[in-house]
Amino acid sequence: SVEASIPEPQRAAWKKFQAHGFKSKDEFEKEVVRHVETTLARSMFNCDETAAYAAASLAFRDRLITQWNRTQQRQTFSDTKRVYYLSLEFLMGRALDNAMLNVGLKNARTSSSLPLILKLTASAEGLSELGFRIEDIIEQEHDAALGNGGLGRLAACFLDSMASLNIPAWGYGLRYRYGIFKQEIVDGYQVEVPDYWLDFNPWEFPRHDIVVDIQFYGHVRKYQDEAGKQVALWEGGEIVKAVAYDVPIPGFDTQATNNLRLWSSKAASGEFDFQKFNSGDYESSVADQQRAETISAVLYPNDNLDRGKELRLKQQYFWVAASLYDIVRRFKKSKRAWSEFSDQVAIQLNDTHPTLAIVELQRILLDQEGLEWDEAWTIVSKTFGYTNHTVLPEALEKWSVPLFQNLLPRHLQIIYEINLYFLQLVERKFPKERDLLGRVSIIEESQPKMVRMAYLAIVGSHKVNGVAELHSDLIKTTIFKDFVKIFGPDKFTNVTNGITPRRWLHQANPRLSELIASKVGGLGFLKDLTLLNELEKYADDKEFKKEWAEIKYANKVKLAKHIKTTTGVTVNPSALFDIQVKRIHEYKRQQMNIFGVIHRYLTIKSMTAEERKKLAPRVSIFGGKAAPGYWMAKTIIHLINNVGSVVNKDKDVGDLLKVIFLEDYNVSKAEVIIPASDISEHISTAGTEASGTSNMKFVLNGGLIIGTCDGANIEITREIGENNIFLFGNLAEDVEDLRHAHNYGSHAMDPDLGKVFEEIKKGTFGDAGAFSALVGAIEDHGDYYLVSDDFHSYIQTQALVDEAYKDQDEWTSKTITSVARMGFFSSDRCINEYAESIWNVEPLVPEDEGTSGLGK
Ligand code: B1H
Ligand code: IMP
Repeated sequence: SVEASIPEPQRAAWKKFQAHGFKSKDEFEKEVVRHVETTLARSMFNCDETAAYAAASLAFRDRLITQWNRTQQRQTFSDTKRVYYLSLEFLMGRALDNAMLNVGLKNARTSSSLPLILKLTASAEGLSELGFRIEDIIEQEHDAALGNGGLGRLAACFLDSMASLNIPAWGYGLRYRYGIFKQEIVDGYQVEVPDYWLDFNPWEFPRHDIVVDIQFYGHVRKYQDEAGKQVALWEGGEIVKAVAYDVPIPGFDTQATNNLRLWSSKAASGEFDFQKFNSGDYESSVADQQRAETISAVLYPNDNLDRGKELRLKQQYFWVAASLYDIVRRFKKSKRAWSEFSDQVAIQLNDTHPTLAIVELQRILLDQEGLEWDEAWTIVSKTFGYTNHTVLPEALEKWSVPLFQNLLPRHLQIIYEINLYFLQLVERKFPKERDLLGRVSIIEESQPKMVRMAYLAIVGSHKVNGVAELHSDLIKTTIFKDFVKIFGPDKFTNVTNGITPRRWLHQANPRLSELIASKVGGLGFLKDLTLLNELEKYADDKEFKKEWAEIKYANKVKLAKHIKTTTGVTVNPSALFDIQVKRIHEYKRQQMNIFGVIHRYLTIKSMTAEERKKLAPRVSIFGGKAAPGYWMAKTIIHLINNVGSVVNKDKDVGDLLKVIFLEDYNVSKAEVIIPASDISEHISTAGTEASGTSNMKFVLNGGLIIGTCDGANIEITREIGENNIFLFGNLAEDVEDLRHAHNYGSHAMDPDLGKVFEEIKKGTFGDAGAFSALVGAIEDHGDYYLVSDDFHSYIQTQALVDEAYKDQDEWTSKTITSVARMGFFSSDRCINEYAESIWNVEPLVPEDEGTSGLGK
């Protein structure tokens, strides 16, 4: 055991002072005051909210780090299999709120028979006794925004679930100095402002002792060693240092605290070159340092788009090489045989971004550890799993061979060799199919040649999964069809995405969580989300429905306040809140939404006073960032804002319609926005959205959704029932034919959409020229995303939403029933599926874990 490793004479002293969760409010207060006075060197007279945030965070951090240490020791001593989750993005959001919930105060958690809002007990009381409101303190924290959207947030939910399920897991990523940019809206246009988030970050621990040298460029020398063996040596080039920064990841209702290790780049010399400096070469004396630091300087702000920039490939190799060095070092500490590597190590590739890890591990085993090719490749291909997150062709990574040759010459050789053996296998299996070889080759024979990263990931992994059922079917029948034929169907599987109910229900919507807890026997549903189905009994309970509706209303009032302070527009909290928040992308079709809003506006304008009385007032709310180089997405933002400024000023329309664009959508804003929705929009062209995860968050918070038969919408429908969702539009299986018809046949505009376009062209929403490309893409350029084809169905379904919303009582019942049936979409379920069917890992439960204070 862990304890046995401490010599007997010293054991008692160590144990006496080991820190656990806070035992009381007093203990927490004492720690906060101590941090204010010593760590921050302030006194209570000049302790503002920022300092209070810092001190409270440091107090929780101290507790976290003790648990972290114990967890790591436990894992080392039990010598168990670990999961390594490699992701270029971790969209963590704020940490304090989550740490308060997960570390909690032991007493608050176990002593109460009806444990309600943990943080509102002791830590909140403690802070308020010190003169602060917990909500204001939480607000001080800057989001850790090291991601673009769904892919990065999924990685964050997975970390939470892996820790909560006691799975020995590490996340590996990059410590970007600048996360996703901050979005400002100026005169209706998006403006990007750098997000320098590291100013003060109590949640990370620099590990200046954990530094890895990473090599780039150079050349390969091949020779025969004394035993006559072919050896390859990668020589020359330049070295950059990778420094580890650790972020503790606390599990919920467990002591287990996992680790997220983020790498930061530093020049190899550490300082600038004094010789050059003294000889007057000032510029180049700092240039090396700057160039090295550039590697981890900034997150690429693209979502579902690959731009093939050299610096991005550098980031990928830097991160992958440092992570693998660490993983291999940890494995070697166990002194096991290499053949046991995949019994101890499971590496999950979050999309193709870390695919170089496959090549790097093969290189380490071959060039550094001296294994034979086959022996090494057997180990490699049992270790990796690859998750695909998109079928969009523009997002499938390819790297040019010349670029590779220059930056990573040895890796290119290994890729060629992997490809050679792979193509030989294909040829043996399918000797007559000459075209097949070219189709599946890892090297695309283009000008210049390209390395197809997804193909490399498939060849080097033992399992490939999609992220929702439709998506997993689509990859098997379209982009990876040939590979299913070659490797057989068992290599390909589905793991439908999930979300953590801790952040996305309990933290974002504490009152709803509390109400649910009062009916399902406590907070146990936060660990087993299927317990929500107990709620179904209350779908027609008058008293319960009243409380349920009141909470929704209060959440809408809170969002209305946020809208007022950030945009100046007054919205009526009794109106139907219709929300679409996600990255702006043509395939997600925010343009269809805003065209629908214009259609609604025109309809209202043509209505009589009598007709208007029957209409449910609506607030259409948008939010999301456009990639800085994605001009069409920026045009969509511009149109939304221009429509808003016309509609919101139109007294004749008044409360019947308001159009809001919320700037700088991020995780912490999502926690305010999502609980306030009546209906949210998930309206991607069928077959384009791999899963979507905000659809799950909205339903879990008591909102209904309007959506297409795409991604996880399909499984949500299956779970909650067709009567509780507003589906519309063409199906994925028809998309190809429809697109074909546009290009080669006549493409008649939907008449209602035609009227909307006329209005835009008249200049009703500002200079028509500004929007001609947006309209033109649909009218003249093939309408690739089928906006016109789906428009009629969309408008009709929105009318059904209007109708349904009039019956508030029935609406509330639908939302309760839906929440009751959402248990499947917990990321805990999802992680359990990965653990069983892909990673083959078992939880490692802390020995001293008492019985949970949750549940009945
Ligand atoms: C998703 C991405 C993505 N899929 C490339 N693919 C990127 C691809 O920087 N890049 O180059 C960044 C992101 N992101 C999303 O993953 C899907 O669109 C969602 O449907 C899905 O829910 C999410 C998580 O699986
Ligand atoms: P690694 O697995 O060697 O990277 O160790 C990760 C962290 O876990 C270390 O930084 C230590 O804090 C802790 N750790 C791992 N093994 C031991 C051990 O044997 N004794 C104490 N701490 C350990």
